[in-house]
Amino acid sequence: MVTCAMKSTLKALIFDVDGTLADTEADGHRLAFNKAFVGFGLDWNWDVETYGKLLAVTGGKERMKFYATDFLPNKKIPTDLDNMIPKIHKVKTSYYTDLLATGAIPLRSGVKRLLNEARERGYRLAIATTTTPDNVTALLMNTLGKESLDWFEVIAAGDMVPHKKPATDVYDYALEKMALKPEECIAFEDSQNGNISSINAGIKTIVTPVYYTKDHSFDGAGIVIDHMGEPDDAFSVLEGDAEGFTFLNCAMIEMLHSRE
Ligand code: XBP
Ligand code: MG
Repeated sequence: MVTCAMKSTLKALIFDVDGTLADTEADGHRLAFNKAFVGFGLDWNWDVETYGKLLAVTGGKERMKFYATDFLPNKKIPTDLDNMIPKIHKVKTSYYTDLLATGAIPLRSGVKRLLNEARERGYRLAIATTTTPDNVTALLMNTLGKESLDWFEVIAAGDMVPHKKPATDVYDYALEKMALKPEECIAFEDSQNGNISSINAGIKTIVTPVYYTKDHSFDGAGIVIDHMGEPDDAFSVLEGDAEGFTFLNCAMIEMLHSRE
């Protein structure tokens, strides 16, 4: 019998952060924004539902501007808002990283196992996120330890690129820094904007939505599963075919990557 094994050209795994590595929005970023608003004398308070709508815009500074222009009655927009936003955002970042230091936000199921397996198998790792670099550092340090910062060859984040997701900039940047072609990588995302960004950058994408993103559409994704899972914590397939796999490991990633 002749077997025909397709050689995978997969070289690197590129991870989104918020929603993908950890469910950071409702009990992390949102709380930090609200705490920062108080210190600036703003009566803004983003409840869970409102914040879900605000997530249509990626990036915390951009999200504040979106709220002010689209959610507040005109007369209530602070006159010096454009000057205030970077200041509020800086304070918000410090509240958020303080919160992460308490261990309040764990990694999602399967993330740590998959990162370790990928490293053992020699895959190159990168991050592509709209969040602020300090937030990535804080999440990695407080969940995986300081040494994990060195696991990622590139941490592409926040304002390092001109346009945030759904633009492709952050993925283009990561690919350029690694000198890799999109087809040599696979991306991990949780949201519609993230999936659009990675897919339009030409990268096959695995989507693991969270509460806020579960009703998004994920056109073009390689597969959509409710979480990465563990041997004793199977995922549910939301879109696509897992071909018998029950948790996301390197063998499943290679299968998805080599699929037409
Ligand atoms: C995540 C974001 C981030 C965070 C806030 O999107 O939009 O902006 O909500 O982070 P994605 P900052 O997971 O698609 O990258 O406040 O630091 O911008
Ligand atoms: Mg995300």
